[in-house]
Amino acid sequence: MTGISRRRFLGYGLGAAVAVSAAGRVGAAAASTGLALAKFIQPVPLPGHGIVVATPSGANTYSFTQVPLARQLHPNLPPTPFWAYDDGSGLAGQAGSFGMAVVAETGTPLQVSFRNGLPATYPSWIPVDTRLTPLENQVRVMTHLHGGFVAADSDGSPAVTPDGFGFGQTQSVFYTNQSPQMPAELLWFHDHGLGATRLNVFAGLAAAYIIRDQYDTGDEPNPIGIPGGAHEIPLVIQDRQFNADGTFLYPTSDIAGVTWIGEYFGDVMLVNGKVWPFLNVEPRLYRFRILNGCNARILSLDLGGARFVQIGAEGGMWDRPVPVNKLVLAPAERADVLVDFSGLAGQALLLRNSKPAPPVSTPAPALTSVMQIRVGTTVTTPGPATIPATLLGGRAAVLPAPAKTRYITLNEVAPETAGWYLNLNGVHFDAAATETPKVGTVEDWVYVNLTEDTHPMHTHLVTFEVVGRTPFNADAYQDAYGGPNGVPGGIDPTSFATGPMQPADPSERGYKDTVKANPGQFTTIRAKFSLPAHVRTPQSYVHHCHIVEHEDNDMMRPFIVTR
Ligand SMILES: [Cu+2]
Repeated sequence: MTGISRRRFLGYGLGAAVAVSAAGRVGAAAASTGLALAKFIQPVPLPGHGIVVATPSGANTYSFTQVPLARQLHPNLPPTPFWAYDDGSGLAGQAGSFGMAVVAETGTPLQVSFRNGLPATYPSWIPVDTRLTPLENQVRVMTHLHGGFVAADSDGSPAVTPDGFGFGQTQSVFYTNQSPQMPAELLWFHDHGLGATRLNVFAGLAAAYIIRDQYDTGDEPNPIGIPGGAHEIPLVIQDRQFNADGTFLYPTSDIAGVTWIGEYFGDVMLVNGKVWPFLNVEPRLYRFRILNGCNARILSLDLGGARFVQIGAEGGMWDRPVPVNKLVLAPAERADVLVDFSGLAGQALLLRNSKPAPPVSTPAPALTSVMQIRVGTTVTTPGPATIPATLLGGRAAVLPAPAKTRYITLNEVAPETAGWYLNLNGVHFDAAATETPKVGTVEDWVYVNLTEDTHPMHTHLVTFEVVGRTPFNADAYQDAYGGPNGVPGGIDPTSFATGPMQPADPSERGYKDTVKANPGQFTTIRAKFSLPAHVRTPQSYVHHCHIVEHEDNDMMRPFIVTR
């Protein structure tokens, strides 16, 4: 057997201390000040109040510059330096480390540019691993619209532009916002620099991209009958560590010759870029647009006394609402939820995070508190009295049977050594593309997880239907087919199944762009590989694990849409 998994290497049941060491957080606990920060003493930034709603630079045109910025993220911390997308406003209206939102309309394309106005080389608080980057410690950025249906040269794809964009250079992109692939939904754009995505996102390069349509107008009232205006609230959740001087802390490895760590886990939670904030609500119905913006942490969220009713996920709104007790969101997953506070006047609720239940598996140390929600006693505008039984303009994910099925293995090689890396199909990112779907065809992709952890797999270009997850004997499959870099791609694991396929979770009702591939299972997704209007084959994209540490080293592969 090859590709000994991290947990097998370390032994089972050794608890949180091992998990921390596995993530390479050496010395981090001693250096971090986060645990001493008082909770719930500052308000969460909201659009127009600490989150900048981007101003266009022309008709359907936005011109951003990536810039260094600093803000106080907690009253007891000095200002924290970070990186941000400046829409030309100078970002005076940005309160925290997450502070930008673009509002787009489905059917109306946008021309967007990103000029690199960052330092030429990485500052000391961002520990680059020059084994993984194309140009050593040069800052190379590239913006990816996560969930965008765009041409390859507008995708921010390391398969197209592996060197990214250096100081003074501009990335120009065309975001189609084409229907039905880009309906009303919450996307986000974030950095995708090759070998440095984890660092550039950690440094702050992430922003919201909200698409509206004739039904999901964002106003109240709206044709769907859901909350809008000030009662629709984006919540971007990110964990971080801090140094006493206010800088973000990103630990380095204790392995000789290695800087990269297996996962970054914070001990402080930021919501919309502020440490452990609070939110005042009225005792009525609200809509929350939640994004897990963490590097590696899988969230399992609950609200104590209040229940979530989920109405959508990554690929837009569903045809009907689904009650959900816990929102289990891996990095890059989104949830569109309604919460009724009408029976909770005067109460203070805790948005709480807990360890995700099996089969989801993660080495993350506990981080329980997310934010406080304070329910007032008066309602100024009542809003919708009930949650609609059907959601106008929404859809469930339904695709015809696939023309082809591909098997993609997830491997972890030589953990806790200088040669530690992760891969797909037993090969590095720069090997020739093996996934080459024909344009316009439907394919099933089966992610065969041979590691001990959950990996959130993200496909560029397409959103997909989660078909189901099948339990299987990973050890036997690995014993039969494993090589020095894990099991190669393309090998059907069906004969190693130990039970029937389990259907997608009710919270996976609609189209998604990120799916939890759990250990002990193979996960089947189904997508139609269309291209935007007037875009010709071939077009190169990537698919990868959205634990950004894994993506950087080297759990990412190109795919090519062919004719
Ligand atoms: Cu991963």
